[in-house]
Amino acid sequence: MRKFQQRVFSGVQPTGTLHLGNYLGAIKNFVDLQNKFECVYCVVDQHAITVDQDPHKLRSSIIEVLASFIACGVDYKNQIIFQQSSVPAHSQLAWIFNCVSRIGWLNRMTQFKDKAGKNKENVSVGLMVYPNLMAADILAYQATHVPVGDDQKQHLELSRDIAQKFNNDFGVDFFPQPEPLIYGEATRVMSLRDGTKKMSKSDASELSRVLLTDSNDAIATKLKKAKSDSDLIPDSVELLKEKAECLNLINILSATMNQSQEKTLQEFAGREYSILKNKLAESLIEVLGPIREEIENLLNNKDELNKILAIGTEKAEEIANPILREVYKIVGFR
Ligand code: AQP
Repeated sequence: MRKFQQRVFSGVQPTGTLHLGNYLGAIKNFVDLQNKFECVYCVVDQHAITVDQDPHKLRSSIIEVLASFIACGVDYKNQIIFQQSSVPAHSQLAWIFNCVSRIGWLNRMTQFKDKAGKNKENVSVGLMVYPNLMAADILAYQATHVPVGDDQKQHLELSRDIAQKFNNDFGVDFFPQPEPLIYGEATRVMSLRDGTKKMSKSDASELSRVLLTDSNDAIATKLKKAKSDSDLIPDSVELLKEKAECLNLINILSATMNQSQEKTLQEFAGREYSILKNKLAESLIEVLGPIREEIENLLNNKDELNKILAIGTEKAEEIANPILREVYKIVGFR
């Protein structure tokens, strides 16, 4: 296999205000990786419309996600941040991948099954082919590494299958096998109200998630109301197997403090969950407070944010367009 230039790609959907799961599972790692790799980070608005969106809210969410990237520390000057729909290469390559990917592969995607639920015949075709567009997002940059939360692992595997099938079908060594980068102590942050469900923008309960824009009081209230247990905190992860909400709080605190689960359990074993929740609220306020303030500052200057997106689009197209031209030649379009 050919040696590809190492490059990171990842995206976030502008489907609402970003939450702690998006931060700990993805954006915090985006920031760490930019010291080691060339990084391309994208506001994936085309993915967002696979379910109904209000155009007015979508427009403001796109700018808010961009502001959140920057406020969390994504280096827009040296890396690339842009909006997916402004680079047509994503949808052009996605069409080719629609013809490479197999319906049987898409039928196995658990996120589609979860989101479609009993309504499978009535959801958009876009929701089903979402993973093909995700493969195009990554492979339009021949990206080698993809930082994501654990929920995206299966989609990443599908991207690898598509890359491999394209190479085999056309007898080329053109696309890399992108590696998922799923790491940290909170790769799947769960709802604060139900530890069996992931923290999500679309959860009906506001109390289920901490937002990057929450006030200090809101963070404290959400943590106080988070589900836990009347038993004392145990000293091993094994004893938390049946207590998803408690394990979630331990994981969030560990990730926020950049320490292992074991270290957190050592510190809190034998104490009540209310003490852990207080500490967690304090740590989250320390980490998220400055991010919230920076998001507010950035949103006061939307012209500047629009300029950042325009520069990002140009830089993204410089990489993606020549790759797409090669793909067109390979498939026989010219
Ligand atoms: N709960 C989570 N824990 C860890 N990582 C998470 N991510 C999302 N939720 C969690 C990661 O964040 C990145 C961006 O996700 P996304 O917004 O593009 O899509 P999503 O996974 O569908 O997020 P939501 O919040 O659940 O959105 P809705 O409700 O709109 O579907 C990804 O890397 C994801 O893994």
